[in-house]
Amino acid sequence: MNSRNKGGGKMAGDTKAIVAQFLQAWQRERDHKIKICLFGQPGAGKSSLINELAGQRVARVSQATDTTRQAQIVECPDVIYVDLPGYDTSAFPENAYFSAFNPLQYDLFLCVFAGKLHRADVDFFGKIARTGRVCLFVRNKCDGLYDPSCSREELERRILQDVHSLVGPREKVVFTSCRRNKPAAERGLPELETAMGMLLPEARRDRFFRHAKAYTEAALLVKRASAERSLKKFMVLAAANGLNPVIGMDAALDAQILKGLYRSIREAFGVNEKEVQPEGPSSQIVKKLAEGVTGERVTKGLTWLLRKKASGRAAKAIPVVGGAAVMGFNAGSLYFLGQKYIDACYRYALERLRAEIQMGEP
Ligand SMILES: Nc1nc2c(ncn2[C@@H]2O[C@H](COP(=O)(O)OP(=O)(O)OP(=O)(O)O)[C@@H](O)[C@H]2O)c(=O)[nH]1
Ligand SMILES: [Mg+2]
Repeated sequence: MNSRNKGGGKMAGDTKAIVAQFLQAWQRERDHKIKICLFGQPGAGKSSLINELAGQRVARVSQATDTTRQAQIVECPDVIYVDLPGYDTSAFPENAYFSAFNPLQYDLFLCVFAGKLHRADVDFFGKIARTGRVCLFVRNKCDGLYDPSCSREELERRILQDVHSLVGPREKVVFTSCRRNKPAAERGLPELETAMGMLLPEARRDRFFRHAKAYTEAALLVKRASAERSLKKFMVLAAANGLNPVIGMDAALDAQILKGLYRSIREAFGVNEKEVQPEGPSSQIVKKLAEGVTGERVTKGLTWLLRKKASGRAAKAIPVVGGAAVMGFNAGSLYFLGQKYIDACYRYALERLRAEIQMGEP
């Protein structure tokens, strides 16, 4: 083989293979989602809670006469919710579906109840607890929790006592409402998300907070920190797959990588491509890259842009590999662009959250 003649082509081919390998590794990472299972009586609000957690209508909510009969699987970018059909006591536990149920595939269970905890809930919890899985008890429909003769705190204390007498004193209970007559922050949703995150194995916690809709500014900051850690993971994965230090060989491949990175950042903040578009001359180029424009011009433009940045105040932000003169679309610039996009998405999400809090919710 004449390596002199084929050198250039072979190198480009290698880069392609490295990029493909990296994208596969990133996809595998993304495929490994958190699995959360919700169970409870028909109409307790399992599907409604999934919608609150995801921050959008992803699960079908039942009308009074129509309850879910099949398990609903709701797949989000970081989390898969399995919304079990509400069971009634008569059919349970004889129901073959529930006796064949294997809890081991789930990271977390939510037992959703609206009145009292039923015998069937306790039985199903027993089945889960025996396998060592963790379950959070969610007392939903708290908007209806009212008794003129006693305070809300006292009512909650009684519910807690009742649950503990049935399933043991160590189980955690949170109080929620899905009725959108008040801001989510006053309906127990931030508390629910925090409790869920804390019950997940540490390695999965970050991912959960990245997914869960932020209802408070504090939650948005947690999201931002998590998106930054995720960007670092992306970089580590890139390095492990041989993408470091310099890509810059094929703008189409660069664009694929950048596009994947941008999408995952947007997903973390629950924004879409139209809402947070990169702006300004730098981002015009980034945008072209992200859109998959091919050709030398784009990579050259980016090189110019980064070189210009490197001589300005932003220089510190770019860990230049090999000096500005040879700087192409390298891992450092990828990191820099990722940070910039996290910033933009965070600022947008913060403004939107403030507006939501002010206006009440849709
Ligand atoms: N007032 C009030 N209504 C709620 C609340 N949560 C859910 N609902 C309503 O209760 C009904 C049932 O809600 P779903 O979320 O479908 O309940 P589910 O547990 O998924 O029901 P199945 O799938 O049939 O088992 C719907 O009409 C919801 O709008 C709540 O916190 N307060
Ligand atoms: Mg349902």
